[in-house]
Amino acid sequence: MDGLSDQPMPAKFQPENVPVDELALAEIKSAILVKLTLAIGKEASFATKHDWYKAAALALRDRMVHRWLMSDKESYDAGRKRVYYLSLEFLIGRLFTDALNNMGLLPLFDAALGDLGVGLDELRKCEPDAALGNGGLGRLAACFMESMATLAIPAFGYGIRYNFGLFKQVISHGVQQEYPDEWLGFGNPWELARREVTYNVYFGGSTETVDDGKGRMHVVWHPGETVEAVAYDTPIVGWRGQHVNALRLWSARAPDPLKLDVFNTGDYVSASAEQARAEAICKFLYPNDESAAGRELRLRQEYFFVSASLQDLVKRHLESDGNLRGLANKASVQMNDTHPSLAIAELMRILVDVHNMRWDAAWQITTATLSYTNHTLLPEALETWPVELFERLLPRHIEIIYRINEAHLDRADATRPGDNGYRASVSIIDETSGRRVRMGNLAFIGSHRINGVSAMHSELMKETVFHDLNLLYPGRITNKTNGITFRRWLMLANPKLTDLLRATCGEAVLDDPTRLVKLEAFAGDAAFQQAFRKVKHQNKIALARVIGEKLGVQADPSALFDVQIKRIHEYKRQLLNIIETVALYQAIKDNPNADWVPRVKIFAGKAAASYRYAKLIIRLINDVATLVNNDDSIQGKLKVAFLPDYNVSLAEVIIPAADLSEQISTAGMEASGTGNMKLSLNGALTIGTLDGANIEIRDNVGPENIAIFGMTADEVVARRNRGLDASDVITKSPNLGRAIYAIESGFFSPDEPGRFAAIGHALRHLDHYMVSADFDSYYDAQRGVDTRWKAGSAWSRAAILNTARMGWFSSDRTIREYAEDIWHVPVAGQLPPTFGLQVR
Ligand code: T68
Repeated sequence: MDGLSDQPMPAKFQPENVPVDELALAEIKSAILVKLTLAIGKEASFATKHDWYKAAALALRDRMVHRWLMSDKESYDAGRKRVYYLSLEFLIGRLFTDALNNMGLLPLFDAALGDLGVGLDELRKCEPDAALGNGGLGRLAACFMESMATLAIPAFGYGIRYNFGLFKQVISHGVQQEYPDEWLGFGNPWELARREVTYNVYFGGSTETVDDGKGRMHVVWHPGETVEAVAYDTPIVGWRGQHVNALRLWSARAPDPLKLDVFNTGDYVSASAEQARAEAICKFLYPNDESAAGRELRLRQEYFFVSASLQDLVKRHLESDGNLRGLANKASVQMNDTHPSLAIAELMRILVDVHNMRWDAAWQITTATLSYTNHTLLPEALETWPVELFERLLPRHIEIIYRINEAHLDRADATRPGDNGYRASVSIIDETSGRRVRMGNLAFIGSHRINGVSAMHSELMKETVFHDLNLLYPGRITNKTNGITFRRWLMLANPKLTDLLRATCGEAVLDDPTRLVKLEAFAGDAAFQQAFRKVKHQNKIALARVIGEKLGVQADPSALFDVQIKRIHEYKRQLLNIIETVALYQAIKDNPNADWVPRVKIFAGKAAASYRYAKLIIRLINDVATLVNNDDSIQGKLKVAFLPDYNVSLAEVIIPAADLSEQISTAGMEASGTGNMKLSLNGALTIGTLDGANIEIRDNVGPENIAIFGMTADEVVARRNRGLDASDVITKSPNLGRAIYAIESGFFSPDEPGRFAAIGHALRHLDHYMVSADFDSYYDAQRGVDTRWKAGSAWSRAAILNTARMGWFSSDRTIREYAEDIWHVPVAGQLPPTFGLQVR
């Protein structure tokens, strides 16, 4: 790469460079001081950074609450249809600067805090990440909440207020250890406890059929257990602060939290046993990413939040509309994966059992109200529950599911009389190994729309998991390619790039990301390329500092930063990346004075606590890092960094600093990916397979600006069907053979030579994820990346074109599509002219 000039960079990101208004500044300072004194109870001279953060957050929250109440009143007065986003996960990260930015208050608070002697950036770091999600699915829900507010869609997010979010990852001697994430330890300034918004959620017991005296039979559920759901609301403000929605998270408590009579006998543990059982529901996020669940607590969590959310939305509807017949015109419920799919049975129960509606009318309303997003095709990740568990925990719901299934199977029989195989495949009940409830089939049957999350994934849904259901209900499957919010993933994460984009594309680019295409004209311009590279370089200096601090590894900011950040999973193939690292290391050692492109391989991600093989891959990456980073003979040409405890905040530091984005899943297995979008938007080139949204990224950025390699999804299936082991490809690939041998023979683990034997065995004999089979193609693609990097200007041009052409991947676009095709709600711009607050 050619030299980086020292021309001054634009100052810190300030929306539209508004000059700070002295009066407003004084008002904010005083508001923060009032909070510090009256809400925190501290004098400025004794306040800790954390006290200041909380005071500032509360002052900001006040300003959001005003807008929130106005948004609410406006939607209510206009009788607007509401969207309810049901998700067991919201991977939010920090809210402070996000809310400040969207409210247009970032410069003002920055100045106010500066005057008060505390730095905004330091306070920002006091906020713990809200990690109420595992990965992409949960982060998507957070991006969608922000985009729904931006588009002024009246919406509620519904989920669980977990006391402990995703575990904290500590790497000790290369091994992942999990620790509880006490994110609420110092309180949460964003949330408002709504103790008055409490619903009873029932479990267990039995059902009884009774005559209602008017000649109709009626089912009564006599539950065995009651848990209370208490609402906690967090305001989510959209871009430019025009609209604020609530994220409503439910906390569980026992109706009788302390049995005083038992307590007085001295049996303190039994006295709060009920409370402990109830609280277990919201104790922690189920630490599972696409592997079979199977535990009762998880089903309790699912029903708990579904029941509370539906009771809440039905109550809201009845208060304004009087009866439930028009529910689908006023409410759209989106189920984020199958985790909330009990909503189908629960809404039927509410309509039929509680509100005496006829079954067919209730079914029509239910399917018109609900829709379902699928996020995976992996068979082991499709939720099923033993019928026996349902009978014990949710006896009424299993009856409702049977009745839904009856009508559904009648339809199947009518289209394919006598075809028992077809009948069995579309049934909600799987009878192949014990009787199990298939939540995917339930979600499909009870929804008017089922969407996949990338074009390829939606097509594969029709060909694989939902092939037969799609024949029975044609036209229901639709595609909604994922998106990301540019406010967080561009403006906040990369203020320097944002400034450059504003200067080049105009201020309007902040409101309309399609204007990024204006960059295309500058992609070949030497001066612009230099400015673009300078931004990247500065971001790389910041990341190198973090790598140095956390790992004691020196990363040279002028080296190629090669990044793979995501959950650790076999199908995501971190293993392919680390084997290529080993092969590259061996090649450098063979010929250390050749013209190697210096690289820093950066990894981050968590493995599910119980996923042993994924944890072994983490260990391998760390063992390779230790050896490679300490081998002076390669002259620092290769470094390996595994950054611990990957979360949203760490992603915000890594993504702006990446040169190369690793999106290398086995084709056909990654539903979409969203990290791929964040990295490309921030000017990283992608090396990737034809999988998920990579395909649409290629179509947008142009095939010459992305490095595609490997087998296609069809080829993967074909090779699997041939049942080959990997000896054929290993024999043909000396690079691969040598790398595998080094790993399995203990070269990277001399203290325990057999540590990675299982990996060697899998690569040689199973290769289910095609790591061996795709290796040569990947290795060659990487050498192509090296060549392009050496050509400096051509690299910059491709990086600029990536940023220029990613506008379509804004989650605002995705949400517009949901609004139009699934929810049938208007968005900002389509609303009557009276809509909108007068923003100062
Ligand atoms: C991800 N899924 C997809 N699942 O893997 C990714 N699973 O391709 C896609 O971009 C993203 O969803 C958004 O659509 C997940 O993240 C989970 O986290 C999960 C959690 C619990 C159970 C199963």
